[in-house]
Amino acid sequence: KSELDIATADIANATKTFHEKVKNTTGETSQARVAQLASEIFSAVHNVIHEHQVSYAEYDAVKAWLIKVGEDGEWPLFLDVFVEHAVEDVATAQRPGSKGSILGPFYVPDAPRAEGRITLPMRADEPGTPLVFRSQVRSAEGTPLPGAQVDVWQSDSDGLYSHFAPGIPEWNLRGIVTADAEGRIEISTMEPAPYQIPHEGATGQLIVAAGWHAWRPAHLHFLVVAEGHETLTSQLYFAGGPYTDEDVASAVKPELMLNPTPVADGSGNEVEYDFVLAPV
Ligand code: MBD
Ligand code: FE
Repeated sequence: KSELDIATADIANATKTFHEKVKNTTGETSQARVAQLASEIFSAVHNVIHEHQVSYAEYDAVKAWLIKVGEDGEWPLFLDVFVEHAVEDVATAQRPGSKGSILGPFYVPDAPRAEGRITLPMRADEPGTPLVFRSQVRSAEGTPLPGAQVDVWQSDSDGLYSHFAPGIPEWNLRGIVTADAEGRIEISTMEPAPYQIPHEGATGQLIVAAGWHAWRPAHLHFLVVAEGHETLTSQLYFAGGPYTDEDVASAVKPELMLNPTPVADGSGNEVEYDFVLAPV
C-alpha cells in the first residue's frame, strides 16, 4: 500500500463512524435559524471575495479542493481540526466544572469495559514511556461520582489510532473504565507522542499551500459520563511539550495540562487529573 492508500483508508473510517454517531439525531434547527446562519455564512464568504479580489482561478482552485475533501473522505478531519473548537467554546462557555476540548474524528464508541484499575489494551511490545493516569470523578459540588464511565482513547507513540490505521489491533489504546466507590479510576497506558494529523489528502494540501504545519501536541482523549451530569469531552496534554502553543486544531487550554512525574521504581511516569462534571 502506498502512503496515500493508508491515509485514505484511515480517514474514510472517520466518515463511517460519524454517520453511525448522528444517525439517530434529529435536526433541531428552525427554518428561520437555518436561513439566518446560511445567509450570514454566504455574506462572510462574499465579503472575503470582494475584499481580496478573488479571481476565477482562485475560485476554481477552491472548488476543486472542496470536491477533493469529500473524495478523500476528509470532512470529519477537516471540520474537527479547523471548526470544532469554536463550537466547543460556545457549547461549554457557561458550564461549571472541568474545562473540556473537542471530540475530534477518531472516537469509536463501545470500547472494551473494565472496572477500577485497568491497563488499556496494548501490544506486548507497545512502544513508549509507561504512564499511570489516576483520576477522581466528582460533581461540581465536590461529591465523588461512583459508577462514572471514563472512555479514553489515544494514538500510539507513532501517532497512529487503532480503527483508523491499518495493522493496529482493533481496540489498541482504547477503553472504558468505571469509577470505583470513591469515584476513582486508574489507567495504565503509554504516553502518546506529538501527532501529525493525516496530511496526504485535501486537508494536508491546504496546510502545505498555506505554509502551516500539521502537528497536534501529544494528547489523551476522554469522554466522562455520569448520571445526572453533563458529559465531559476532554483532551489532556503534557505541559511544556512540543506544539502545546501551536496546535493545528486549536484545542489546547491551560487547564488541560498534565505534569507527570517519574514513578519511584523507575517504571515510567504517573499523574493525577480529576474530572469535575456539571449537573444537567
Ligand atoms: C486527532 O487525533 C485529533 O484529536 C483531532 C482533534 C483532529 C485530528 C486528529
Ligand atoms: Fe487525537
